[in-house]
Amino acid sequence: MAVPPPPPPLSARLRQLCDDLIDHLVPGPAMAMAEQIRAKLAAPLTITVAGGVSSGKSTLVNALLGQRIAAVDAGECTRVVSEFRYGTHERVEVVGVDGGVTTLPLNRGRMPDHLGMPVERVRHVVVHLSNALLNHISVVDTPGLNTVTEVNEEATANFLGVSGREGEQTADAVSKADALVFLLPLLRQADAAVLRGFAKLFGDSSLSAANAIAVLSKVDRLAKGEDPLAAAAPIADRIAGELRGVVSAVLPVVGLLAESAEAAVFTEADARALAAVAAVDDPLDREDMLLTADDFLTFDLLDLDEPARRRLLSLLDLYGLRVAVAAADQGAHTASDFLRVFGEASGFRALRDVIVRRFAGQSEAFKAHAALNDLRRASYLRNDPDNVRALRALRSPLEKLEFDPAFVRLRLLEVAQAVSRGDLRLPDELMGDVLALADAGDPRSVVGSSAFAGRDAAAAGAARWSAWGNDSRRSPNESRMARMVKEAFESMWLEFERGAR
Ligand SMILES: Nc1nc2c(ncn2[C@@H]2O[C@H](COP(=O)(O)OP(=O)(O)OP(=O)(O)O)[C@@H](O)[C@H]2O)c(=O)[nH]1
Ligand SMILES: [Mg+2]
Repeated sequence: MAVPPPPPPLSARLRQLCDDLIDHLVPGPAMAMAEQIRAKLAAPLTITVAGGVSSGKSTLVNALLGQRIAAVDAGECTRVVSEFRYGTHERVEVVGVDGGVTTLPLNRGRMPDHLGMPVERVRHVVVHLSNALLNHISVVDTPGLNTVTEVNEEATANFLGVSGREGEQTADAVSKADALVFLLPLLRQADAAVLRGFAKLFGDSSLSAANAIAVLSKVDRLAKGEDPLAAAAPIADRIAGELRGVVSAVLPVVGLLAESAEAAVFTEADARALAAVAAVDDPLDREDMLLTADDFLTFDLLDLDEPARRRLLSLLDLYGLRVAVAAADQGAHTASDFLRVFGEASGFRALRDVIVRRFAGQSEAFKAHAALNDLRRASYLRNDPDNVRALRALRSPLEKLEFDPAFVRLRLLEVAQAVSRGDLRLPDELMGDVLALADAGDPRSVVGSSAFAGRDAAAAGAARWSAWGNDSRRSPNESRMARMVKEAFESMWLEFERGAR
């Protein structure tokens, strides 16, 4: 008997839907939107790094890419959205607000200092790099939010597709972030406004706890004298509690050390300079030397010229210098010895793991979910009268797709999204289910691996959601969401049943 071919992956089916739609459209905003949705499905997962001004976004992007390419500190490039994409022919494309594109070369492997047009006229910049990571994902660096200049804020919000300007559902509003890494400024106290603003950012995008994490950045500035990752852990936990349902994790990171460890900037000459710093071996002298940046630059007993001192400070800052000196005491000697230590002390591995393994690993589901969202929004587009019929005709095949069993994972993402926006309030236990299910690449891992335990846990999950969803106090929307999760548990139960036979 012939084995039926496996169903095409989710994104292929959505691409087909886009193609069919485009066939029935006349040129206009709807067609532009459909083409953009289709193009996005074919492109690698876009991971966007956003957050406050000078929160360390570009530094972290460089650590992720393993090269110091994103502009750090001042300069034109920090004021525009920069997308890093794979390309063998390395170049920078400056896309103007008028749609025109100018191509510039990289400046010795770095971003050019000038973009060739006033920053106000730049919509965004696309940097093509032959960088292996970009085979799987694109990384977007954004200008700081809550900024001095509202223009930046709007540029970033528009790019994320979260501007919230209702009614203007043109191609531009198609959300572009498939996953979000949001850098939070250092918060000793809960800053309710920042946190609320953060959740609001999600707006129309398809972001949820499944594909968004927060980073507590520059934590070395937080702790004086202790391990900043340990000092930041309780703060990160508290913020994670406050952002429960909005992001899946809050990770403390020393981005500067991560960049120095990853981005091929630290040399053997830097290692030798560190040996000179460690040669100051009296504990009190050391303490004086590393008290402030000025102390380090002017400390008499240190046999190192000023440019070398400035360079070490810019690579490591004071905490990094303390880590380096301690490592040298333990025998670290070569650049690679130090880099290993910086990598450890940066806390970056956990973050990279989420981005590269979890986000990129769920690329298919995230993209399909974003496309479903965008298509659903397109089906309600009102500013294109010539295409209204074709758009309305999209709703029925969309609905069919949504209830296809292959889309269980996407429906869970939908529930996670409703939770993150505050549209769905759940009792604790059910909230735990949603977060665990949204977090797991394979939902079955949530109910356990042994068939027996798994089957029982899946049955209990289905019963829990059924009871909640059928309560007469539920709104129609709550019941609909409850049904989605119940069905997810039921399909897991069924798989365990089949496996047990
Ligand atoms: N001490 C310390 N400094 C950092 C860290 N991360 C970044 N910096 C420094 O903070 C400054 C700003 O870093 P950027 O990476 O440019 O921050 P950004 O968020 O991209 O800034 P804008 O794009 O201008 O909003 C730079 O001088 C970095 O070297 C960190 O983890 N620790
Ligand atoms: Mg920046």
